[in-house]
Amino acid sequence: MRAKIAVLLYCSTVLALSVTIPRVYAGDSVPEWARGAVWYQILPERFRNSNAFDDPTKDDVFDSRDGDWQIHPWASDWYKLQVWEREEKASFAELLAQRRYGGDLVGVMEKLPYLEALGVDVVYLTPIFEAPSITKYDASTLHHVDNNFGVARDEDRKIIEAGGDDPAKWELTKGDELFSEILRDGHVADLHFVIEVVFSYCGSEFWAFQDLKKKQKGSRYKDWFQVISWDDPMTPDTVEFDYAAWQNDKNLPLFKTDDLGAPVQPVKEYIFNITRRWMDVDGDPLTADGVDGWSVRHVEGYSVSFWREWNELVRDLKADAITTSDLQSSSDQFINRYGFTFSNRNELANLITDFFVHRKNPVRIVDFVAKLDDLRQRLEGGEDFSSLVQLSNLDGPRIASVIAKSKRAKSSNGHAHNGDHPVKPDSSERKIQKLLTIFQLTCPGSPVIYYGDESGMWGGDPPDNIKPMLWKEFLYERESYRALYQNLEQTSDNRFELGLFNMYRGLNELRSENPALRIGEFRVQLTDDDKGIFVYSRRHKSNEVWVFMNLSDEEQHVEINPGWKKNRKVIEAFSTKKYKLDKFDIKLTLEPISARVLVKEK
Ligand SMILES: [Ca+2]
Ligand SMILES: [Ca+2]
Ligand SMILES: [Ca+2]
Ligand SMILES: [Ca+2]
Repeated sequence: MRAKIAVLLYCSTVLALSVTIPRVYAGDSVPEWARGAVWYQILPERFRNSNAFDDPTKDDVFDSRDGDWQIHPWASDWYKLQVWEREEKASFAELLAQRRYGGDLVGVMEKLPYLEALGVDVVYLTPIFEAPSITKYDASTLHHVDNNFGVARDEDRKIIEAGGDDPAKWELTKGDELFSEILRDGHVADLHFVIEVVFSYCGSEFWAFQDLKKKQKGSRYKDWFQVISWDDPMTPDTVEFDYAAWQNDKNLPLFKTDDLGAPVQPVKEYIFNITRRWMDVDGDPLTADGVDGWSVRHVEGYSVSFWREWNELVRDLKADAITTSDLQSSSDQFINRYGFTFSNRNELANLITDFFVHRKNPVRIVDFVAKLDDLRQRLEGGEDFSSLVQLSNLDGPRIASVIAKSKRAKSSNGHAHNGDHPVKPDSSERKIQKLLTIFQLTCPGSPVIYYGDESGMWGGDPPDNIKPMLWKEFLYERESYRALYQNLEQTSDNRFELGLFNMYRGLNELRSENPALRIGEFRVQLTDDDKGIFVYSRRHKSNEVWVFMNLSDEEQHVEINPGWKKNRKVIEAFSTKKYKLDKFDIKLTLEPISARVLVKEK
């Protein structure tokens, strides 16, 4: 009798909701190559140093500086101060901002095979143009690659310093040529490239701004910026020169806009010229040497009509190019008007993270499913769903540390247990990370992998989230945390997590083999909050992939009828086993906090 009731209850938890996660707007629909593609975001300074001869020098990093300063050893303890750092009277945060590890585009080129092995489709680079900072949102130019990313640091620096707004006079530096070579090589290997840029402000070292600063009203570029007051030559000891800057940070001067909110004509021409340059670097009509897309930050700095026009230019140059923006909106109708292919939707990533990470007071599975559906209702616009799904980025802690922090926030005795310390995740936290990643790589949209998440990197708030990449072939020092927490005795080893990497690689391979995972319909098949079971499928034509998740701390058994007419064979991903359906039912056991992925044989 008891068993029967259990069965009935079990049946009542079966839901078959049709849920399709955000179809992000696609003005002219997302091009074929980008549908459900896997992205990989690289911060070049921290990815790979393959050329020591281009490494930043004191001149590249500081206006002036006394004393010793060197490139930081790649595999050293992040929290350990080097000799020259100990001599500085500066906070740990200031020291981190001064550090350089020497990563470069030669390193990106050398590691293209790694990205191919991981199953990446889109190489997504944070800004690569000459700029003093680590992240390079403070551009000194938008028409030359940073001299520290190439192969001829000092020679390139001279060309870069020349500046100038006439594209006919722009030479290609060795770094520019190297970038173009990476694009050609990558395209042969079927990779695509998206670069991140900011067009509405630059750095105070920007060539036109430097000219203006020096020549004031006599500068040819006096109308490019929003000058508030000019310098008075009668007061040589005082600088009256002032200008509008992004978030009032005087290191980031804003370009001037016209009455309609578009950049003034010469700035607009410059933006259009650099767009042409990087979509076809050598100027011949073939575009294999150019980028396939742009990711624009601070889009709200300019008007809707400007962005429409810019997006049209991008599509004229390459019909299947893509663009993304940092616009945050709850409506696709709004995003549509700008002409971007995608919008980066933190809303979706936050929803997923909240659900998987906060298991202490868990969001119920049915509620999670309802929220996904609600998001879809609000965002539905185009014929494709192609949201970017990114769990870690430059702006916040890495996902591994978000999980660790959440789990440790309060230990059972109520004391904080290293909750605020971005310490290495333990094995139970890694299990949650794996589950979350399985969802990220099997849900609709395009997953964006933040460099190093796949190799096991952890780190708290910026700049803790931009440590140098963790490679399999290097031996890393133990991490000590002592620069921040002198009383913390704990240290952790820092090693490439092969198991995690293999899981990413396996799932990416599964995506490439199964169109269902890239473009298929998402359907929730079962939710059981009592047992912590969540089952969903993706389907495209006859291709089906089913994901079975156990979110509970106990082993669970699942039986489900997939609704197939014939007795089909099922293959388990990451396993050589085959399942024969038992009277059309799938029956399987799930370990605590784990998932199994089944593929229906076509
Ligand atoms: Ca280097
Ligand atoms: Ca530089
Ligand atoms: Ca003055
Ligand atoms: Ca070309």
